[in-house]
Amino acid sequence: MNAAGGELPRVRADSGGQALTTNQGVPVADNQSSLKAGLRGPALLKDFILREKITHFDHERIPERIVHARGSAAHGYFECYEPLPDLTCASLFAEAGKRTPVFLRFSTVAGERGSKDTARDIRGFAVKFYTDQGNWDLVGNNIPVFFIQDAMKFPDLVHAVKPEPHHGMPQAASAHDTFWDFISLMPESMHVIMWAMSDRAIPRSYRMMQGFGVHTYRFVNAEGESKLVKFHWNPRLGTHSHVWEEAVKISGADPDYHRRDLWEAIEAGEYPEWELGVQVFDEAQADRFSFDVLDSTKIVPEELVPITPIGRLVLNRNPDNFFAETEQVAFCVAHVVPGIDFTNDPLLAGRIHSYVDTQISRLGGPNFHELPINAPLAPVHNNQRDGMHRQAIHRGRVAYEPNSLAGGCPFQAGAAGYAPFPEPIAGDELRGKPEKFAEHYNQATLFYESQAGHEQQHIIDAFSFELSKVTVPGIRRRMVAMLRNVAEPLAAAVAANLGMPDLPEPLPRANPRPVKPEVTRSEFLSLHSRPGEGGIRTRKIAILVTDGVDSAGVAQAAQALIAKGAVVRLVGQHIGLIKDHAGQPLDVDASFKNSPSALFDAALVPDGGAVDALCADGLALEFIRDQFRHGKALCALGAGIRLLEQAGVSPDSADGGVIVAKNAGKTGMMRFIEAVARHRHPERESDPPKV
Ligand code: HDE
Repeated sequence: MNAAGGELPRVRADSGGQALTTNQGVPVADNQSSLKAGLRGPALLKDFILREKITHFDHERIPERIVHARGSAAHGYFECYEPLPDLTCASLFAEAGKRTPVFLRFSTVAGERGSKDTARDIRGFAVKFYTDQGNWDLVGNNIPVFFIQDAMKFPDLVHAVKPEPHHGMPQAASAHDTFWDFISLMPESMHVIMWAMSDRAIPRSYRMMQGFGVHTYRFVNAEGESKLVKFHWNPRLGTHSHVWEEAVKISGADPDYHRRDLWEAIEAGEYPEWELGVQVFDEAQADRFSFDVLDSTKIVPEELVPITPIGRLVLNRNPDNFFAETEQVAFCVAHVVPGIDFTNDPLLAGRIHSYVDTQISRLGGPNFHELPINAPLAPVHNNQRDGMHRQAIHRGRVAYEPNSLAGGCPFQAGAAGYAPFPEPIAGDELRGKPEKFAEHYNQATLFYESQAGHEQQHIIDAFSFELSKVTVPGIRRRMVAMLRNVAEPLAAAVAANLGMPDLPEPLPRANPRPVKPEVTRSEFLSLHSRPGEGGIRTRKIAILVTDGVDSAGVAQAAQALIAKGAVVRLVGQHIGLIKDHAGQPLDVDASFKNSPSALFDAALVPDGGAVDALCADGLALEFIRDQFRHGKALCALGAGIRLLEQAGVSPDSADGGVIVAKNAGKTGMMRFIEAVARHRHPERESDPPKV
């Protein structure tokens, strides 16, 4: 789409109705056999058709991204709610209802291009806005803070988390020595580590996670006045996550889980949507905060500066070609438009350099902006010329400015051009950090204290798992010593899980003087603060079936769920046809073997004598047990309750997530739908419940 809602310019290569050709357009008669001297003779060097085909194939791969290699993306639009002339002159915020095309790529950070989607990791949330003033890339993450305060440390961080260089393990995992060795020596990472060990790092779907610009940016209005801003994306479907065991099982059952989830939702017309909001504040306010807004390891709590919604983003079209679009898209923090500017965040400074630089080796030269997915909709006129893979054919002899031979064109835009905010700068050249950067623990504690009971338990479990994979005891001890500065109960629980009876002394703090935080508990930091709209829309629900099933009850239940937007799948002992109670054929979508429980948000067991066969099937029992253990809603109709009992699931479960009804009538189904809409029933995880 262009700014007016049309299509992005794309080079199309549709081959419908066309004969096969070489890259030179020469028709190919035979695409099966190479040219040989005799049927059993040697292949001939002059076979340019074979050589062109193989040579091109040999060069099909490009280097993967050095981080965020694994990703999935979609097209859509951003729609502005109201004009924001007081805040910014950026044209995408100039009119109510104005739509700007976007391309949004989600990613994991550490894993390689072919790695699993459900690794414990931060997710990238990179948005390219094709505005009428040029491209703006807001390259963010699903977690609002980062590991390090200064770009200088980025290569160290990435070397520490990537597979260890001697044996190339582990893939897409932070649970190894080098990562925790580095972190245990970097107290500034403690805040983001709390997020990374929380359920935020195992989202249920890209469609159900927040996005953050992370750094403090600037809005600049037409008068040249500036305000500081933090960008927030909030998903319409709310924030929801997996539990760890589920994420692990999904890695095996469907490593493409998030890619498939995004693709299928868009194909089904269930367009994912986020609201863009900003926290706006000025320098005087920022100076009074107990933390520095130039420090990307800190949030600005919403209690201090609330979020103002300014627009919405809708993803409504899947890419036509993964390589041409998702792989070749080149996001760049330096891509800003008039009205948006940087601050002096020292992490941001390194990023402004890094993103263009990395594309030069990844995409093979300086002309990657000409690839269709990267090309702005705003026209490009300048005197940059040539370079590898140049697409544009410039006319004329003038490639310099000033000139008279081309009438002085292209000329400088002057006041209409991008003008940086004239921030006064004074200071000596030096390497070092501002004073407030030295406080490392307050917001880590804030995050931990703001979680629900089961969310805290998940953080304890995640630390315990990750550190249990660390082979060097000294690293484990340093981490526990650091955790003591975050929350003593957390440190004690992790130490106990690591079999560490004597707690190490808390790690000495970089800043020994206590800094009083403004906020010590924030409801916004728990995933539960944003349950979202939409009830059970796009939730995947399994109906367990086998020969003899009551198909009328199945149809009635399925209709009730589909009417609320759920995706229903019949799951049985095999795919294909079974016979219902009346001997009629019923088509089964999935089997317990090809689609285990972890792939579904909820399950329903229908009525009928067929339940006995399921009760004798180990995989069916495991399906029910996993649904229960992972906190998901379960519904048993009539005799279906026998399967729950056989699996050891108590229908009296106090959490309201196990529904028993006589049939698929309205009352029972409404209760089930409500239970699925709660997403998860974590009360089951502790006894007594402490949610
Ligand atoms: Fe990145 N980052 N990053 N990063 N980053 C890249 O750029 C870098 C940082 C983020 O879907 C690379 O094109 C430095 C913070 C996303 O294509 C590279 C520093 C945040 C993506 C790079 C950071 C991010 C990247 C690798 C510290 C959240 C994927 C390939 C100074 C606000 C974009 C590429 C996509 C990708 C450098 C820190 C988010 C090497 C030097 C903080 C979402 O240029």
